[in-house]
Amino acid sequence: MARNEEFLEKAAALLPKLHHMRVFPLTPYRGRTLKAGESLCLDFGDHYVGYVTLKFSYTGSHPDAPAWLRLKFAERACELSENAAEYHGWISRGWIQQEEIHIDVLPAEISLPRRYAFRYLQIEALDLSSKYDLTVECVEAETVTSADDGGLAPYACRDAELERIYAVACRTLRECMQTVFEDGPKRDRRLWMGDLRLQALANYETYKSYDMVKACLYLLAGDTLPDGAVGACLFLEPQIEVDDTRMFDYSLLFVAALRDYVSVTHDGDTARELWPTAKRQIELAKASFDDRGIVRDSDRLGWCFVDWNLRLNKQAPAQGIYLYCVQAAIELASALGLTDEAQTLRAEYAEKKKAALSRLRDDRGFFLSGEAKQLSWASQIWMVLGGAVEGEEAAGLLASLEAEPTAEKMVTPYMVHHYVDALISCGREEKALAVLRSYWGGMVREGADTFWELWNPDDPGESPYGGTIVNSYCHAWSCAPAYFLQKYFRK
Ligand code: RAM
Repeated sequence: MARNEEFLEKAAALLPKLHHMRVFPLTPYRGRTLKAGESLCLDFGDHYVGYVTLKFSYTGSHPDAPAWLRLKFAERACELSENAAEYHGWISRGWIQQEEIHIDVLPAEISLPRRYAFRYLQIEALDLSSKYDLTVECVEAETVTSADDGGLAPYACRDAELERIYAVACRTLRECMQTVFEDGPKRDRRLWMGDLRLQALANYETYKSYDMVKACLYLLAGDTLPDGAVGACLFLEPQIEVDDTRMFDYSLLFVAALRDYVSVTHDGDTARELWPTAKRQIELAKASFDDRGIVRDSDRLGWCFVDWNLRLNKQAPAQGIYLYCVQAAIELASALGLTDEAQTLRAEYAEKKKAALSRLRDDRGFFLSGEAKQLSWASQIWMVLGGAVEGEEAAGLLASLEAEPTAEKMVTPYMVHHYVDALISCGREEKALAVLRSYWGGMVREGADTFWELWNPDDPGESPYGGTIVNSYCHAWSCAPAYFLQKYFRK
């Protein structure tokens, strides 16, 4: 791995402190007794991230056998009825927020060592003995976030639905704001490049923790893959270490995230210092093109995320993402007065755009992806964001997708964020607002306190992991409404 200690020190000095708060369940429960086989569900009333302490005593005879308990933490109530033993997916079951504990001596105070993301806690007495009942005396959580609630930008708009969507989006972001911007506090609890970019955008409009974004950019630039590629994600503990996962799109999106940060903060020093890292991502991505100027097909490209639709071919979306990030690099180079570099990048952009227009489009104007010429929403959206088509032509392209039921759909709020962005970029603000209402509003209508990692209204039980029990229901890449409502739809 390529480490830049100076960058890492700079990041460490900027990382935020955590705010702690004690919270208690809203459910009346103090003194409730449980017999073997009984359970109690506690509702904390909102989503929290934190550490939990439980106090138990007993009634009846002196306990002559341990209390054997199962504790289940859930972000949504529906998780409580899922059975961990039935999950055989490809992501570790270690993420499931469930413990079994034995208490040998009562009364007892148990502080659980893990940090949980939850609104609900279910306590189930798997077994006691018939000579005593377990008494739940007190349950409390010490919650953590680095977001400063007092600094949150209000959103007043005389539209209760939009206000609620905004509040849920801000809560999502708040819960994911820990020492770094985590993707989700339930899973994977770390700094992912693609997630960071969208969190940063929402943060600029809400909590405005600019230094935290800066710290994250320095972290990602401070520990890259050996060839200088920004890793897909990074671990903080036990020490800072880039993950060995490489993604075509996430490396490139570093450029866009730096551009966004600089255009909001005008922090020229950071732009200058991180420019070589940004430029390197473009250079590395160039190796993924064939001699026609088209990104290699999905089977040779390596991992390019785009969305959790597992059928998606990534070639055309990757081309659009590349165009988008080269545009961001041009903006950065121009802002830094690097005229020659900006010029070279403009030529590169023009060449790859021309290739996209001549090689990937069909006669209806759709961009098709891969050998099987797949039609997808993701391909059109990223080509619009990449500027391959603009204005009315772009708006027409996005609108005509609606009449194509076989086009591969979007399944994550991450991808739908980019759809909303594309609509706004071609002047379709009303449609963008309608998408915010129907998609994010859809989660609110399903009872969301925080927005989810994945939401496919056509298939609410969808999971890319082989089971919803490991899905995250507070996932920061879904906090788009905090950004779009505040930036474009203030009434
Ligand atoms: C999920 C992570 C993260 C995302 C990656 C690609 O597993 O939680 O949000 O960036 O996938």
